[in-house]
Amino acid sequence: MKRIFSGVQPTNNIHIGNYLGAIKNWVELQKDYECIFCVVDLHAITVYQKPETLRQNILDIAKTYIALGVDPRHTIIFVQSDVKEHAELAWILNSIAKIGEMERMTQFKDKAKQHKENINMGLFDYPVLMASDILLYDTEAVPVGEDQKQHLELTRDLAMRFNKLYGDTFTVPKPIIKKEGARILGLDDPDKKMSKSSPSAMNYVSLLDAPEIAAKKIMKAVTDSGSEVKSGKDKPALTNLLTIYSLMTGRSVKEIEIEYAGKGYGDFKKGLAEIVSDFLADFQRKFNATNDNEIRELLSVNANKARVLAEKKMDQVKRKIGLK
Ligand code: AQP
Repeated sequence: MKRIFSGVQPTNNIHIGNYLGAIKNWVELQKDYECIFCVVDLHAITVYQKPETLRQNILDIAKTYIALGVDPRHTIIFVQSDVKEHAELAWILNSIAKIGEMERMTQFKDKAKQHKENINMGLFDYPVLMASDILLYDTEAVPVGEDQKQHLELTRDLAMRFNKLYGDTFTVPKPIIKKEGARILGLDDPDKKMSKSSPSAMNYVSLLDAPEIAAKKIMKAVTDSGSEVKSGKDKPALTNLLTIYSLMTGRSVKEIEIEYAGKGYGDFKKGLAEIVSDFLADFQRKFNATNDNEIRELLSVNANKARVLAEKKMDQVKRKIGLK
């Protein structure tokens, strides 16, 4: 069975963009792939996190995976920092990653602008650590949102470069980026992607937002000029809201446009607000039914499983480069 790997940073609570762009696809793919889903906490600390908040966020992200339908009986769900080989391989890959290619990473440029007071080496090196996460497990495919495409390309380049220098070692992974939902935009700013660390909470709907708060955020979402509920290049805000509606209900955008023909933005937003709040209420029931201690236990067992795979790969890597 082919293997997939993906992860989410415990920087805050997961939002509907993370869900629709990434985790929803994981749930669908788990039937056909052997899955490894990680809570990438070493990535999260490239931006300062309060230790006690980070500790809880790590658990909450794992609980979120399960409440969204990731089946822990068939999937390895674990925490990145529990397997030290991620950082170890990152150091080795650093020796073949070029400064020039790293400087081209748009996420680094964006985050550097956002965190001017703390442009640290970890932020710069983030894509190499991500390459390590993926390459350690002979991953064949990586389901992610559009924003991670460039990092995936770097991962492929590093794998091929290493294989060329030292002989066949890494599987070269392919991205799985769905056309719909790959880039859910901010509710308050449809020029940018929805982001967990946006300075305004009106940017995103977190999966742990109270359903009535989420409904308010949808009602206040920025819209385009005009009044017709239609998608299109000239209507980025409406296209975004229609995409969310469509992915949440499984109905096509066309069908939804027909349903709201002749009605205004207000009616449409009300409909979407109801759909999103029902989804959140259902998700939160499942999330709250998961016990923190059971999750700790599961993460510890799964870290052992991941470690076995990672140690084997690191041993191979060290032999290839002459460290063993
Ligand atoms: N707006 C989005 N639309 C679709 N997919 C998205 N993803 C992120 N934002 C969107 C996908 O979600 C997965 C997990 O993302 P991450 O935690 O690694 O961090 P990120 O990509 O940097 O996402 P955020 O929400 O913007 O977090 P912060 O603000 O902490 O950086 C990935 O597969 C990503 O593609």
